[in-house]
Amino acid sequence: MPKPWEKFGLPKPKSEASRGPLSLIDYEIYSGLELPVGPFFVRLDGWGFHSLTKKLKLRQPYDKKFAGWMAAVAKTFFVPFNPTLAYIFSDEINFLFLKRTSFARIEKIDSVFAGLASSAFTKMTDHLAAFDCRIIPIPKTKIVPYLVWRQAECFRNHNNAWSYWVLRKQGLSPTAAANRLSGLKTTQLKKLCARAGVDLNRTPVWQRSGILLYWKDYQKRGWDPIKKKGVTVSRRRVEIDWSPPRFSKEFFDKLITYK
Ligand SMILES: Nc1nc2c(ncn2[C@@H]2O[C@H](COP(=O)(O)OP(=O)(O)OP(=O)(O)O)[C@@H](O)[C@H]2O)c(=O)[nH]1
Ligand SMILES: [Mg+2]
Repeated sequence: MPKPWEKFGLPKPKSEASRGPLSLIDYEIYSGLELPVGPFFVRLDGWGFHSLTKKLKLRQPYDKKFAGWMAAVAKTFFVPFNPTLAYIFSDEINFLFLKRTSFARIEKIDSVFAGLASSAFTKMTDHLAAFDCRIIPIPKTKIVPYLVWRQAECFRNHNNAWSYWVLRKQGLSPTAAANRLSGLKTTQLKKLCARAGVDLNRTPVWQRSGILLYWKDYQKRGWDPIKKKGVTVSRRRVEIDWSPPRFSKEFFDKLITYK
């Protein structure tokens, strides 16, 4: 008889659950899935945030308070998990990891990341929130293209969000506004917004380009108690860049010391 995981062509379970005669560990068919060696992204996305942002009475189409919460959620991950960077727009957070660690089980990463983000957001807002989570193993050569892709999505999202808001302000229903926007190109959206006095080239940069978090070194004056003299020590902290440039290989190479 094939084992349940064998039937689905999945690897042998690696759950921490107990083994032995009573154990049904063979039915934990996804627990053996692990990250391959190499870089990967983890992407979190707010679940049902369209409704949640309404409940929180946030400013439309963008609210810096919300972006600040998203940045704070992302920052929570830097010490325990040490991502190389986090890129945020709207309700999504992308973490980049250059290397796999022993924390490699897909189920484990997905659930712990979603859980930590959800509880961090819930604690800040006092509203129940959930994030979904996925893992994207990626070759080194596709790291920058991945970021370029998400940043392009941020820009597309920005143009649509502002255009939708303009049409709603003009009295269109949600469906009518969505229908009006369907198939419109960037230049058309820019004109539509310009007629209502919204210049899509002059919105805050974080709305158009997203928010970037990364480790940055800084020098700190300290005291060496043995030598009894002042010393300069190198420390690192998480930097939040609210106006990141367009992602490119040059920018990325400067941002990280690639290992
Ligand atoms: N008011 C306001 N809403 C925002 C802001 N940023 C994101 N949102 C909302 O968050 C939604 C995110 O889009 P989606 O992820 O597609 O929508 P969702 O409801 O989370 O749907 P699922 O992810 O499929 O569960 C947007 O449609 C907006 O309604 C903001 O700054 N202000
Ligand atoms: Mg969402």
